[in-house]
Amino acid sequence: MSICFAVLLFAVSGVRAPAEDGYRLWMRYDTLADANAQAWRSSINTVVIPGDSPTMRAILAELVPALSGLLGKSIAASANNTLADGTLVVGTPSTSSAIASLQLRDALAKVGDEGFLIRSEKIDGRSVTVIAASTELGALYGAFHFLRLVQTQPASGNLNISEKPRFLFRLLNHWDNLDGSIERGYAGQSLWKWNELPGTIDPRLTDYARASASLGINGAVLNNVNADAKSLTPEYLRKAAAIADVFRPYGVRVYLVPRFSAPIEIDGLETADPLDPKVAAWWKAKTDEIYKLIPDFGGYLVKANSEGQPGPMTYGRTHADGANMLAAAVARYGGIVMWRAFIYDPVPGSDRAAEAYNTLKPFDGKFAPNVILQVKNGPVDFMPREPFHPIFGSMPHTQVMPEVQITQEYLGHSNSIAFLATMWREFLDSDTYAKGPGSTVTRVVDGRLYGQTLTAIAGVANTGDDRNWTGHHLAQANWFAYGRLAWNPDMSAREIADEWTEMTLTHDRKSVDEIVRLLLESREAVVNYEMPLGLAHLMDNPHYGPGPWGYPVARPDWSPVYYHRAANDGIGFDRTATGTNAVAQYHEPLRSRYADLSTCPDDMLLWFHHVPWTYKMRSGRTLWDELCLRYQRGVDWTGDARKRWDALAGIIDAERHTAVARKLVIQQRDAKWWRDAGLLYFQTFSKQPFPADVDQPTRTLDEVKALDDYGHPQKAKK
Ligand code: BDP
Repeated sequence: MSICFAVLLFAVSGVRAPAEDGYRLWMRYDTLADANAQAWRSSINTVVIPGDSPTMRAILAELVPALSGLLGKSIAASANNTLADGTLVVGTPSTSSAIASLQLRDALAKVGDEGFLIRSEKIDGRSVTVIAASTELGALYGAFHFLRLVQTQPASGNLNISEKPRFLFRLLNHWDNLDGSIERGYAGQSLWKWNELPGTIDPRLTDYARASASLGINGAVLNNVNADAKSLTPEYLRKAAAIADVFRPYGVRVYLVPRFSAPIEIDGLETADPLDPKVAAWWKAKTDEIYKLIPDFGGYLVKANSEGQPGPMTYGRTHADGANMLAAAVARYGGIVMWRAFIYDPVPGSDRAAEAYNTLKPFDGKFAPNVILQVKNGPVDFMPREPFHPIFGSMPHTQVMPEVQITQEYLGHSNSIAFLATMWREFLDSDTYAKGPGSTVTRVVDGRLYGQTLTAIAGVANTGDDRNWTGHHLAQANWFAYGRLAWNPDMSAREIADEWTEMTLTHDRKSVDEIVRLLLESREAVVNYEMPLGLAHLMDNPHYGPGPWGYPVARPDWSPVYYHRAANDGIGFDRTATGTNAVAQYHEPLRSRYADLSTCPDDMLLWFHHVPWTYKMRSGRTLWDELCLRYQRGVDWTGDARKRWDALAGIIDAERHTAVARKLVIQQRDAKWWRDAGLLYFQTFSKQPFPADVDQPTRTLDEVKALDDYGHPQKAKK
């Protein structure tokens, strides 16, 4: 079609095709075209959404255009309770007489405050679809779920769905600074636009809240864990309140990170000692001030005595002292404190992977009832692969919640495809053996194992003000996956990838299958070309490219050489009894499985063991050959992925297809960079040749070392 003709067509029809810039995320609502769509089309004619609250209005504002778009016909909306065949009724027993007439009390009680029912019903002889909940927020979640069904499932005149979230608190953590920058953000500047608030409210905030609510995310921590005390000043609290006002109809509550020394920095107190009554009183007053402005404020997230942040230990007190003092301030309002377990000290000879457990385990049972310990999925940081953090399953009298990282700090930033649902699945399914087999991380954190009442999960957001929100179009899938798992931690990675692809990219079945395959393979590919076989922390300073040779850092435990321990006799970190014995933090039989070289899974090998280069792996290859092969496998995947993506041209709109294709070129280049860096450097110790099926690097180690932070040649560095 010529461009002129296309322009004419839009002019005549009066419809402008939306730009395919990724802004619409998985909430596209373009008309569905297949036979299944026809069936949905004939089952919905009108929507009845009684009630006039901000949340009910948000439901109406979502459903009417969404269904009109998806079904390709005009969907009428009405607030009165008149029903006809093909009516979709949305609400609660108190907003809708039709819903009240269905006597759903017991079923609604089962799905709780945030759950919902979606049912095909006959009311007064009319065939209707009902989205019912006890609360308006539940109805909103039901509405989004219904839209997902229309886009991904066969039409059914026999719907009988009941859903409720597994975790009470499903949060995004935004590492956003007040100057607009985002720590470890790779998709532009902060969405919050602090400097414009509260006077100017970016309409994009509403779209952020919609996207989050569409997944059931119900909280956002607005500021960086490395907090600026200024975020608690009256000026910034008013800005946070303006954000909270936009989020409220969508059920997204705001939380803040308080800097522990804020009483000193804001109001000149002499100390921030949590046991000093003046300090506790300051926090109570500050908390009162916050709740006055934000009545549904969620609470605090705290990074204390970690990486230079102040905390209770600065004043000779414990983590429990600090957490409980803040907990008392918010408890009066039903708020919570999420106290981060990301704690480690530069003690000579210590093992960073063991430190949080050692520091915090003695305080098991000592935290207030509204404190939740927020624990990263792995014991070091958000590496491409780590074993699960040993705190999960080891503090039975403490409420714990996982923190996962959606932003790809260590997995290629926004240049690489790394679908993280597979990583989170692996983590959630890990068996801690805390109470025997089947004591998975999921069961620890969803309250089933120890009956913890405040259940929660946090994801470090990958959003920014880039037009497509996440920098890489396919990285949107990680925001989506996080939200879906926060709602239902049993979902398979495949199911999630399938939903996201259908809603976001294409409904063409063959292409969906191909994209899902690419997504599902992608994280393992990154592990292979970055840090295979249990290696970790091999990156250079901006946490993007490889730097296994190490670089000048303030602390040994920030340097790759501390982690890989490559030497002439082998490679890997001995965490068994002959080394740091961090493996003892795991329950049996896992402890022995990891500790014994012959039973330790290949994927965790160099995490727990220092292994000779010539060690015979299960594959029959030597460790060196296996390492080379893994790197090569990762690189090969990027080449293969490019071809497979290219073959999708014409199926996916040109704008997004081209953008992703370009990113894949970078990803392939980076994969080769990682391989060359890793293998050429480790070869200086292994002194072994590259096996025949591994490409010989075409550059020297010195040439690789001379590349700049993003893999480009530069004159002199390092
Ligand atoms: C590391 C990041 C750093 C964060 C820290 C944290 O490199 O920017 O501040 O984690 O989680 O992964 O506190």
